Amino acid sequence: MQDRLQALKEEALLKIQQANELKELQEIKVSYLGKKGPITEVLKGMGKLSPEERPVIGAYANEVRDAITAALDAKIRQLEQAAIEEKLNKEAIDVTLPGRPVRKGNSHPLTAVIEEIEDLFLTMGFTVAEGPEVETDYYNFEALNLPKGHPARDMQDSFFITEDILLRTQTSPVQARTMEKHHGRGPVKIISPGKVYRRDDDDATHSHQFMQIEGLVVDENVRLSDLKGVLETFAKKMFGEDRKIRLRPSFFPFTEPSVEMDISCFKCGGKGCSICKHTGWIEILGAGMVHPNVLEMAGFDSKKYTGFAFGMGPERIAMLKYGIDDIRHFYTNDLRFLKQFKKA
Ligand code: 2U9
Repeated sequence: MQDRLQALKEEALLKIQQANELKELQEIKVSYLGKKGPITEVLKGMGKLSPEERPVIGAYANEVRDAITAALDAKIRQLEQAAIEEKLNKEAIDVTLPGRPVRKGNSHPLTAVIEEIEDLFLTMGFTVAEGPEVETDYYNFEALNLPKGHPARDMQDSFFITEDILLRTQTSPVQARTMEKHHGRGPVKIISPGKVYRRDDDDATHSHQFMQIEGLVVDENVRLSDLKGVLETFAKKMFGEDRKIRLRPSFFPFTEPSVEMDISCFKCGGKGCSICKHTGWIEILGAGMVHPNVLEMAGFDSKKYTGFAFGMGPERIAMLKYGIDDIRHFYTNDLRFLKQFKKA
């Protein structure tokens, strides 16, 4: 019986050594150490042994059982460890490998220009005001000194939704609404960026939807020179400290006097080139002193308060800044175009 046990032990230990799967070990355990296992069989035969032999065989049988159990546990740990290492190797990340490039997006060129302009005016103490794109005829026209039937209305072909509701043609209604909220008390110092709509056929320089940034300052004793100072600061910060500006007389129904601001060409420095159409100057925006009618309609005493306003088209500024020749690029979401504006 001792030999039998010895043989079982070696046989079991060999199988354990050769096993590669935990499942096999489980089977070996059951088959050797299980109730129906050979060792149990041997022990069942203990009855036939002499009283002297019984404890010897009994002890030896336990020793064999323990040896097999120990070998099983060791092999199980070994296989589990191997499985962990294999898993680690399989999942091991070679940190020296270059990472998969995470393509970083970039701001849309228009967003970048609008944020740059906003930041400039925020540093000059302006706050950003926004308002509805679907506007009433009153705030889009009448409050801006464009009464019903005024010819200048047709200058801006509008998307009317009803007799009295339209898609705003400029962001000026935001300023008119903001002034009303001040109940005739200054100061008002805002810029209003946003989408505007004009019933235009899209071409390289016109779009039925485009952006605008307008600005307004209303307070006591606001003068044209204040407007010039603010526009000069804006021009130098946006287009370079060595920029010169010039104001040319113009006309807008909602400002009197009205001007257009040109900057010295940042391509040729004023000598004349294709960018400035050989004039040396590039028109950037329109502006003027707020028309007294507009102040009064918004509840401000035009004898006590004066103001200035300006308006610019961010697309135009972005096209000048980046040398873009077609306004439609801004809206067609062509990644080949948009990817060019990745910040360095
Ligand atoms: C109020 C009073 C006055 C806003 C102004 C302009 C001049 C101007 C153009 C810029 C580019 C329109 O999109 S564009 O073609 N705008 O030149 N805008 S003054 O004047 C206001 C606005 C609101 C209450």
